[in-house]
Amino acid sequence: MSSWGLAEPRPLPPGQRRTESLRPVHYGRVPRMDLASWSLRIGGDAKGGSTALTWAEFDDLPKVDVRADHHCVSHYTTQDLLWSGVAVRTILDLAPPEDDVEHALVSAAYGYSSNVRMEDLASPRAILATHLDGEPLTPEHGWPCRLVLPHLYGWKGPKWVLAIDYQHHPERGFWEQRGYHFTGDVWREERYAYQE
Ligand SMILES: Nc1nc2c(c(=O)[nH]1)N[C@H]1C(S)=C(S)[C@@H](COP(=O)(O)O)O[C@H]1N2
Ligand SMILES: [Mo]
Repeated sequence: MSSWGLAEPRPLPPGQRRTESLRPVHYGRVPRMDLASWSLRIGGDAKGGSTALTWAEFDDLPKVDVRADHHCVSHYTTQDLLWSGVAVRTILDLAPPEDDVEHALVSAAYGYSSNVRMEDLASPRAILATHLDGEPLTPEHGWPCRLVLPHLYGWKGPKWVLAIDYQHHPERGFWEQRGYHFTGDVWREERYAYQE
Protein backbone atom coordinates (compact mmCIF):
# COMPACT_ATOMS: atom_id res chain seq x y z
CA MET A 1 0.00 0.00 0.00
CA SER A 2 1.22 3.51 -0.73
CA SER A 3 0.97 6.36 1.78
CA TRP A 4 -2.26 7.34 0.00
CA GLY A 5 -3.86 4.04 1.03
CA LEU A 6 -4.15 2.88 -2.56
CA ALA A 7 -2.64 -0.27 -3.97
CA GLU A 8 0.58 0.44 -5.83
CA PRO A 9 0.15 0.00 -9.57
CA ARG A 10 1.56 -3.33 -10.65
CA PRO A 11 4.57 -3.03 -12.93
CA LEU A 12 4.10 -3.44 -16.66
CA PRO A 13 6.36 -5.65 -18.77
CA PRO A 14 8.47 -3.78 -21.35
CA GLY A 15 6.56 -2.38 -24.32
CA GLN A 16 3.08 -2.88 -22.79
CA ARG A 17 0.27 -0.36 -22.12
CA ARG A 18 -2.65 -0.84 -19.72
CA THR A 19 -6.22 -1.39 -20.88
CA GLU A 20 -9.17 -1.43 -18.52
CA SER A 21 -10.92 -4.65 -19.48
CA LEU A 22 -10.19 -7.90 -21.24
CA ARG A 23 -11.61 -7.79 -24.73
CA PRO A 24 -11.93 -11.02 -26.69
CA VAL A 25 -9.11 -11.54 -29.18
CA HIS A 26 -8.78 -14.62 -31.35
CA TYR A 27 -8.21 -15.86 -34.86
CA GLY A 28 -11.37 -17.15 -36.56
CA ARG A 29 -14.79 -17.75 -35.07
CA VAL A 30 -15.90 -18.64 -31.56
CA PRO A 31 -16.35 -22.43 -31.59
CA ARG A 32 -19.52 -24.02 -30.30
CA MET A 33 -18.43 -26.28 -27.45
CA ASP A 34 -20.44 -29.08 -25.82
CA LEU A 35 -19.68 -30.43 -22.35
CA ALA A 36 -21.20 -33.83 -23.17
CA SER A 37 -18.58 -34.50 -25.86
CA TRP A 38 -15.78 -32.36 -24.37
CA SER A 39 -12.60 -34.04 -23.24
CA LEU A 40 -9.08 -33.02 -22.37
CA ARG A 41 -6.62 -35.40 -24.00
CA ILE A 42 -3.09 -35.66 -22.65
CA GLY A 43 -0.89 -37.56 -25.06
CA GLY A 44 2.16 -37.41 -27.30
CA ASP A 45 5.25 -38.57 -25.44
CA ALA A 46 3.25 -39.31 -22.31
CA LYS A 47 4.38 -41.92 -19.82
CA GLY A 48 2.03 -44.86 -20.18
CA GLY A 49 0.29 -43.52 -23.29
CA SER A 50 -2.60 -41.17 -23.87
CA THR A 51 -5.21 -40.19 -21.25
CA ALA A 52 -8.51 -38.40 -21.78
CA LEU A 53 -10.54 -36.70 -19.07
CA THR A 54 -14.25 -36.16 -19.55
CA TRP A 55 -15.75 -32.89 -18.37
CA ALA A 56 -17.06 -34.64 -15.22
CA GLU A 57 -13.62 -36.06 -14.43
CA PHE A 58 -11.90 -32.73 -15.09
CA ASP A 59 -14.43 -30.79 -13.04
CA ASP A 60 -13.92 -33.19 -10.10
CA LEU A 61 -10.25 -32.22 -9.76
CA PRO A 62 -9.18 -29.79 -7.01
CA LYS A 63 -9.64 -26.11 -7.92
CA VAL A 64 -7.26 -23.19 -7.47
CA ASP A 65 -7.39 -19.43 -8.00
CA VAL A 66 -4.66 -17.46 -9.75
CA ARG A 67 -4.67 -13.65 -9.76
CA ALA A 68 -2.75 -12.49 -12.81
CA ASP A 69 -2.28 -9.84 -15.48
CA HIS A 70 -2.95 -10.65 -19.15
CA HIS A 71 -0.40 -9.48 -21.71
CA CYS A 72 -1.22 -9.58 -25.40
CA VAL A 73 1.76 -9.38 -27.73
CA SER A 74 -0.02 -6.51 -29.52
CA HIS A 75 1.12 -4.34 -26.59
CA TYR A 76 -1.86 -4.22 -24.24
CA THR A 77 -2.04 -5.52 -20.68
CA THR A 78 -5.17 -6.06 -18.61
CA GLN A 79 -4.30 -6.22 -14.94
CA ASP A 80 -5.70 -8.02 -11.96
CA LEU A 81 -7.79 -10.85 -13.40
CA LEU A 82 -8.89 -13.71 -11.15
CA TRP A 83 -8.72 -17.04 -12.94
CA SER A 84 -10.17 -20.19 -11.32
CA GLY A 85 -9.84 -23.76 -12.47
CA VAL A 86 -7.46 -26.71 -12.29
CA ALA A 87 -3.74 -26.16 -11.75
CA VAL A 88 -1.78 -27.45 -14.74
CA ARG A 89 0.47 -29.22 -12.21
CA THR A 90 -2.48 -31.42 -11.25
CA ILE A 91 -2.81 -32.59 -14.86
CA LEU A 92 0.95 -33.10 -15.25
CA ASP A 93 0.95 -35.30 -12.13
CA LEU A 94 -2.10 -37.25 -13.27
CA ALA A 95 -0.76 -37.92 -16.78
CA PRO A 96 2.98 -37.27 -16.70
CA PRO A 97 5.35 -36.99 -19.65
CA GLU A 98 8.07 -39.50 -20.43
CA ASP A 99 11.41 -38.75 -18.78
CA ASP A 100 13.34 -35.78 -20.19
CA VAL A 101 10.43 -34.29 -22.17
CA GLU A 102 10.98 -30.52 -22.31
CA HIS A 103 8.15 -29.36 -24.56
CA ALA A 104 4.43 -29.64 -25.16
CA LEU A 105 2.01 -28.63 -27.88
CA VAL A 106 -1.31 -27.39 -26.48
CA SER A 107 -4.20 -27.61 -28.94
CA ALA A 108 -7.65 -26.10 -29.10
CA ALA A 109 -10.77 -26.14 -31.24
CA TYR A 110 -10.40 -25.17 -34.93
CA GLY A 111 -6.72 -26.10 -35.11
CA TYR A 112 -5.32 -23.38 -32.85
CA SER A 113 -2.25 -24.45 -30.90
CA SER A 114 0.75 -23.12 -29.03
CA ASN A 115 4.04 -24.75 -28.16
CA VAL A 116 5.08 -24.37 -24.54
CA ARG A 117 8.17 -25.43 -22.63
CA MET A 118 7.50 -27.94 -19.85
CA GLU A 119 9.14 -25.56 -17.37
CA ASP A 120 6.55 -22.92 -18.28
CA LEU A 121 3.68 -25.40 -18.15
CA ALA A 122 4.91 -26.60 -14.75
CA SER A 123 4.79 -23.06 -13.31
CA PRO A 124 2.82 -23.01 -10.03
CA ARG A 125 0.71 -20.22 -11.59
CA ALA A 126 -0.21 -22.12 -14.77
CA ILE A 127 -3.94 -22.86 -14.74
CA LEU A 128 -6.56 -24.51 -16.91
CA ALA A 129 -9.16 -21.87 -16.19
CA THR A 130 -12.90 -22.41 -16.24
CA HIS A 131 -13.85 -19.15 -14.50
CA LEU A 132 -12.83 -15.50 -14.75
CA ASP A 133 -13.57 -13.16 -11.84
CA GLY A 134 -15.90 -15.72 -10.28
CA GLU A 135 -18.06 -16.33 -13.37
CA PRO A 136 -17.85 -19.20 -15.86
CA LEU A 137 -15.88 -18.15 -18.93
CA THR A 138 -18.02 -16.63 -21.65
CA PRO A 139 -17.87 -18.42 -25.03
CA GLU A 140 -15.65 -15.70 -26.54
CA HIS A 141 -13.17 -15.92 -23.63
CA GLY A 142 -12.77 -19.68 -24.04
CA TRP A 143 -15.64 -21.56 -22.37
CA PRO A 144 -15.45 -24.17 -21.04
CA CYS A 145 -11.70 -24.15 -20.46
CA ARG A 146 -8.60 -22.19 -21.45
CA LEU A 147 -4.96 -22.37 -20.58
CA VAL A 148 -3.54 -19.35 -18.73
CA LEU A 149 0.23 -18.90 -18.41
CA PRO A 150 0.59 -15.49 -16.72
CA HIS A 151 4.29 -14.96 -17.45
CA LEU A 152 3.93 -15.65 -21.19
CA TYR A 153 2.13 -13.61 -23.88
CA GLY A 154 -1.56 -14.31 -24.26
CA TRP A 155 -1.23 -16.24 -27.51
CA LYS A 156 0.53 -19.02 -25.54
CA GLY A 157 -2.74 -19.78 -23.73
CA PRO A 158 -5.25 -21.47 -26.03
CA LYS A 159 -8.90 -20.76 -25.36
CA TRP A 160 -11.25 -23.76 -25.96
CA VAL A 161 -8.34 -26.03 -25.07
CA LEU A 162 -8.70 -29.72 -25.94
CA ALA A 163 -5.31 -31.42 -25.79
CA ILE A 164 -1.80 -31.37 -24.37
CA ASP A 165 0.77 -33.38 -26.33
CA TYR A 166 4.16 -33.85 -24.72
CA GLN A 167 6.96 -33.64 -27.26
CA HIS A 168 10.57 -34.77 -27.17
CA HIS A 169 10.88 -32.95 -30.52
CA PRO A 170 8.96 -29.68 -30.32
CA GLU A 171 6.65 -28.52 -33.09
CA ARG A 172 5.80 -24.83 -33.39
CA GLY A 173 2.21 -23.83 -32.69
CA PHE A 174 -0.15 -21.62 -34.69
CA TRP A 175 1.47 -18.22 -34.08
CA GLU A 176 4.95 -19.63 -33.57
CA GLN A 177 4.77 -20.87 -37.19
CA ARG A 178 3.75 -17.36 -38.24
CA GLY A 179 6.71 -15.42 -36.92
CA TYR A 180 6.10 -15.32 -33.19
CA HIS A 181 8.59 -16.39 -30.55
CA PHE A 182 9.14 -20.00 -29.54
CA THR A 183 9.06 -19.18 -25.80
CA GLY A 184 7.12 -15.90 -25.46
CA ASP A 185 8.24 -14.69 -22.02
CA VAL A 186 6.70 -11.23 -21.42
CA TRP A 187 9.40 -10.02 -19.01
CA ARG A 188 12.13 -10.86 -21.54
CA GLU A 189 9.96 -9.32 -24.27
CA GLU A 190 10.18 -12.43 -26.45
CA ARG A 191 7.70 -11.37 -29.15
CA TYR A 192 9.10 -12.48 -32.50
CA ALA A 193 10.87 -15.52 -33.90
CA TYR A 194 13.75 -13.39 -35.22
CA GLN A 195 14.76 -12.75 -31.60
CA GLU A 196 15.41 -16.47 -31.01
N1 LIG B 1 -8.10 -20.95 -29.42
C1 LIG B 1 -7.53 -19.74 -29.40
N2 LIG B 1 -6.99 -19.30 -28.25
C2 LIG B 1 -6.41 -18.08 -28.17
C3 LIG B 1 -6.36 -17.24 -29.30
C4 LIG B 1 -6.93 -17.73 -30.52
O1 LIG B 1 -6.89 -17.07 -31.58
N3 LIG B 1 -7.52 -18.97 -30.52
N4 LIG B 1 -5.76 -15.99 -29.20
C5 LIG B 1 -4.80 -15.81 -28.12
C6 LIG B 1 -4.44 -14.41 -27.91
S1 LIG B 1 -3.41 -13.71 -29.06
C7 LIG B 1 -4.79 -13.72 -26.78
S2 LIG B 1 -4.16 -12.20 -26.46
C8 LIG B 1 -5.77 -14.28 -25.83
C9 LIG B 1 -6.94 -13.33 -25.70
O2 LIG B 1 -7.78 -13.72 -24.66
P1 LIG B 1 -9.20 -13.02 -24.52
O3 LIG B 1 -9.95 -13.22 -25.80
O4 LIG B 1 -9.86 -13.66 -23.37
O5 LIG B 1 -8.95 -11.55 -24.30
O6 LIG B 1 -6.26 -15.55 -26.24
C10 LIG B 1 -5.30 -16.39 -26.79
N5 LIG B 1 -5.87 -17.70 -27.00
MO1 LIG C 1 -2.78 -11.71 -28.21
